[in-house]
Amino acid sequence: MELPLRVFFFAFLCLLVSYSAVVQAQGKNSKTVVTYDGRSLIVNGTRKLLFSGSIHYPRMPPEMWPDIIKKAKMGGLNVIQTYVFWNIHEPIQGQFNFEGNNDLVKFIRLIGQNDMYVTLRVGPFIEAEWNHGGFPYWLREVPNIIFRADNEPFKYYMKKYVKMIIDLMKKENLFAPQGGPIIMAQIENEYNNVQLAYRELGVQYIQWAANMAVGLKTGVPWIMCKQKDAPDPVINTCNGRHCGDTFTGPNSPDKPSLWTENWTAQYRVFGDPPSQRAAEDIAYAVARFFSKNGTLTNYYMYYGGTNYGRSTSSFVTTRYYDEAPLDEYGLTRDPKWGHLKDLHRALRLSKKALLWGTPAVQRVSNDLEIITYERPGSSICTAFLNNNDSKSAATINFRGMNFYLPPKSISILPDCKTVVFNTQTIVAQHSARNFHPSKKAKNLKWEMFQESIPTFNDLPVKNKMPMELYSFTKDTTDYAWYSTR
Ligand SMILES: *[C@@H]1O[C@H](CO)[C@@H](O)[C@H](O)[C@H]1NC(C)=O
Ligand SMILES: *[C@@H]1O[C@H](CO)[C@@H](O)[C@H](O)[C@H]1NC(C)=O
Ligand SMILES: *[C@@H]1O[C@H](CO)[C@@H](O)[C@H](O)[C@H]1NC(C)=O
Ligand SMILES: CC(=O)N[C@H]1CO[C@H](CO)[C@@H](O)[C@@H]1O
Repeated sequence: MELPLRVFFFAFLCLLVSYSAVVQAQGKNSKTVVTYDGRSLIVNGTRKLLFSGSIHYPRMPPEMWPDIIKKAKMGGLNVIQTYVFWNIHEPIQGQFNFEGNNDLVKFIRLIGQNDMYVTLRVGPFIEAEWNHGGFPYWLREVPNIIFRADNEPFKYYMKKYVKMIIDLMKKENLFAPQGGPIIMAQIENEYNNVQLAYRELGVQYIQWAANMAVGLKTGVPWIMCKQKDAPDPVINTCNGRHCGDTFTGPNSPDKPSLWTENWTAQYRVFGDPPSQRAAEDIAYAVARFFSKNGTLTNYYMYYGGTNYGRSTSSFVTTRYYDEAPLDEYGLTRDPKWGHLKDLHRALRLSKKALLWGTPAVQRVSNDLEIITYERPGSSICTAFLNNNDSKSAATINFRGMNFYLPPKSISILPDCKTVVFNTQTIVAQHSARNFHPSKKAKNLKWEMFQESIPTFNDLPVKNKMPMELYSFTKDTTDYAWYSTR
């Protein structure tokens, strides 16, 4: 009797010592375990409803980060999603830049200090209407490279870069199990869009990318968006405008339904009118997704910001997703911002039923549907009343009461009795934005200057064949004087 007890006590002491060592190393931050099941992400043992917004650190000056993050939190978000932009961090091979606008670590810390989580989309191909999709120019010059394929040179550099980013995050204790805010990470990006063109090289590449990512042992789940066959344990997620109706679902019953890009508008290219996506339409799509087992949505973008210099991809305007809930200046765009905030509140009120209840679907007519989440033997119950007809309103009878539903709308009843939110009924305030010329801009004048056109003999580079502009300028400029003789 005595011996086992002593051993037990000793083991307990060891545990205590090692535990306090960990706590000391991490300061006041606490460890958080992140897993998932068929219903949601599970943070420290608890299922979660996650409301996420894309905000990209290099698309605004760092002075704006605190305000933007606070306004995202006030809007009811608990996650911020960002890409990691390889070509700003390693513009020249082996030379790294994590300063100023590029201070990824500071950005993530700041989100953590606001008690919010982070989804880190490492890519490394990120699209994002970003120059070269995030790839640094020098990668093109690697002999025999084939981007995003089962190709040794590409895999070598991709792994080296992804490992460098993950190691940096680990060193700074930024993953949730280390006490940091990162609860999810994404490898690759919308690869299904291009996969067929790669044939076998694509299939093998996705397997490799998943294994490589999982092998880095971040302690948080990995996701792949628009990748129907994301290999286990990587979660396949949906990008689109109406994932509640278009997503074919997780590719395994123990993975949750997550929506990584729900476009709040559309990015603009020069010459286009502003793209509008009504607050009512976004709210309908999100309510629909959550009524059909969804537990995470991400607004792409929640704040778009500014494309500085040559950082954007071809034709995309300097102003990025100005129509998002937070406009380019970081001002709330209402009623979009406020209406989504109200939606998040209604869904949060429904949390218990959504996360632990059992769903039931009742098709009332072609256009009317009732979805309930209920815990048998308790009063916990939430209902979504859906009118799918975009032309006429309807009245729906639910548990002895009549509910009026405007066209194309969903009402949320967190207690199965009271409508606290309808996607078409905007209670949030409206805002209008006016532009005034600033004092600084008052005396600005156009200036002209003349560049001397080099003669053939003065040209610094001469070639017998026409040269390709992009590799000739090595992506340092969009212009080159080109003379032929
Ligand atoms: C998660 O659980 C651990 C162990 O119970 C605890 O120390 C930690 O504070 C929790 N983390 C959070 C963020 O609540
Ligand atoms: C939601 O989950 C339930 C239970 O896991 C399942 O029966 C149902 O088919 C799911 N609904 C959708 C729309 O995926
Ligand atoms: C809603 O309408 C769309 C388009 O008319 C249709 O494809 C979809 O099946 C409908 N869904 C429900 C739940 O009525
Ligand atoms: C998958 C999906 O829904 N893609 C859509 C994204 O948005 C653009 C523009 O709104 C559509 O053209 C795509 O079909």
